[in-house]
Amino acid sequence: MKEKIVLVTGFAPFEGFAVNSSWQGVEGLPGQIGGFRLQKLLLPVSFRGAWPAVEKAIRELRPEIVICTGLAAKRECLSVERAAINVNDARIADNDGFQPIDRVIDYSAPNAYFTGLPMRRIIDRIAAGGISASLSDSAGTYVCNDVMFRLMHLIANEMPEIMGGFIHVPATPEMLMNSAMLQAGAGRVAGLALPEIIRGLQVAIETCVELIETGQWHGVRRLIKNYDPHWPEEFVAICDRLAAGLGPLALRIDHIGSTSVPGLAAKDIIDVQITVRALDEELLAAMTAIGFTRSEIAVADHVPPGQTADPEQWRKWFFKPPTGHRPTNVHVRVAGRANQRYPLLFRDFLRAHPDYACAYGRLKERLAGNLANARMYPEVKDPAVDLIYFAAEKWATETSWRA
Ligand code: PCA
Repeated sequence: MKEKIVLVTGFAPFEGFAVNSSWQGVEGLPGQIGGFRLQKLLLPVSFRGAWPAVEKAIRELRPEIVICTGLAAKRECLSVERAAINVNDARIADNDGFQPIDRVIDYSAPNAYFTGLPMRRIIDRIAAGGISASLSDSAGTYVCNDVMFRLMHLIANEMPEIMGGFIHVPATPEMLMNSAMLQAGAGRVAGLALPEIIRGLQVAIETCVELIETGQWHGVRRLIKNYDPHWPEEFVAICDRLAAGLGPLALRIDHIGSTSVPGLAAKDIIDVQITVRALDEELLAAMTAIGFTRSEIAVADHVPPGQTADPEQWRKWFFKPPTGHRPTNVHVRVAGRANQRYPLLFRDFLRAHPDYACAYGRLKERLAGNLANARMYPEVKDPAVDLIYFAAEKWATETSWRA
């Protein structure tokens, strides 16, 4: 089995400091946390040199977790960075004498990326240990932001299984004592003692390791997985439970959506359609009794162009399973309505046309890997599904298909 690795980086001194507390903090960490080995890497304060060093280490080591750290000398607490932005704008030249101003990092990339670290958990855990920690909404526009941006870009496009992000640490009191810049004027800061910086970083890594070791981490946006042959069995288990709970209220229970089409890459969420006579109180009570909760938000389906706009034809109830249950979407739709027929036809068409299924799977993978905002996923996917649906309708007429 491959050794599990946390890659943790810190920076060299810059801006007149003799040391950099980010690297001192990293150096002070143990060599092992949980089942993970820590690989420590010192980065130059260089726009041209820092990221290539991180990328090389990632490609060689294939770490599960990447945490980059840097110094934010004006801050008083450890701060987990929420986002990195697509710009280099250096207040001072880097250690190579390079000072980019208002320069876009990557024209093909989104304006910003969010962290892949469990930021709230990390902050709460560090704070619970009595060390000051906070969330930061800006990693700046200097070398640290550059490294974080490129890290999140690599993760988003190529390595969604990596948990990664950036943490800024304050200066130590010793560093500040020797810094004329930070002792002058009203902006005085006290800094944070090195043992606390080390302890805080250790807790941050422990938090990440724990999430992975307890199976609570599924990748930043590994939305789309290869077809899993166990999906049909998992559907059968869910179906049995629903059938037992609903009795004759369920006219039929179908496995729908991408996990129902053999060979198709899909989100690891089982979609189930329950066909009923009516969306009524009796049904709601029966679903509630078996632990499913209704969503107030998902109450209507996407209407394909040219189809009836009558809202009744697209109304549904949407249920989530009890907590701890495998991810499942339960759609309850009324027999004979347009939205009840749609997923059944869509499924049967894809099952009968592996070429369409393959192309559709690829589209979803690329979409999931390249969207800056995961919430846009259905917005882009729905029209693509319509294109397939129109072909499916034609096929249904030709073959006299029936659900
Ligand atoms: N802090 C700088 C770069 C190196 C470091 O330790 C930053 O915040 O960008």
